[in-house]
Amino acid sequence: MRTDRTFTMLKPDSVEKGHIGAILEKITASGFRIVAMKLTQMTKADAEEFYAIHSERPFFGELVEYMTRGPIVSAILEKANAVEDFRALIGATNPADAAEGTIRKLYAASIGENAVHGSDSDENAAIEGAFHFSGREMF
Ligand code: IDP
Ligand code: MG
Repeated sequence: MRTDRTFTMLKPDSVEKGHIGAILEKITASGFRIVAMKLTQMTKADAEEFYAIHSERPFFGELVEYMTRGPIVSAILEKANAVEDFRALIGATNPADAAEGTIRKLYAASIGENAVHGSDSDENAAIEGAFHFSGREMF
């Protein structure tokens, strides 16, 4: 399993607010190389599968509704220590707790609508990347 890649989504709120360019600039300026990327929209079934680990949580319905309401930018990013460094770059799940300068501090509205996704482990990065991209779409 490679340890130098992570998976991200710029969530529907980021796309709606016109923040794609600013967020991608911050990501690439922080040393991440984009090795896969597309604008796509998840179906309800896609979102339920992607977030299956949260299916028993009280916010699951709201999360699926949010993540399917419009297009997202999904991407695979490469950098040494990618998973950990990207989690640091995006900041805490709740933007109120996110450090200054992090993507969620800058662009997220709430714990639910929090602008970006970042994988939480190398194993999940590989699973999530493969969920969104075929081999021909990864470079
Ligand atoms: P993460 O995205 O920082 O890894 P997780 O706990 O894995 O956070 O939750 C996945 C996503 O579910 C969050 O990014 C957010 O969009 C949503 N979420 C998490 N906790 C809550 C909550 O308490 N209320 C509403 N939505 C939540
Ligand atoms: Mg998570």
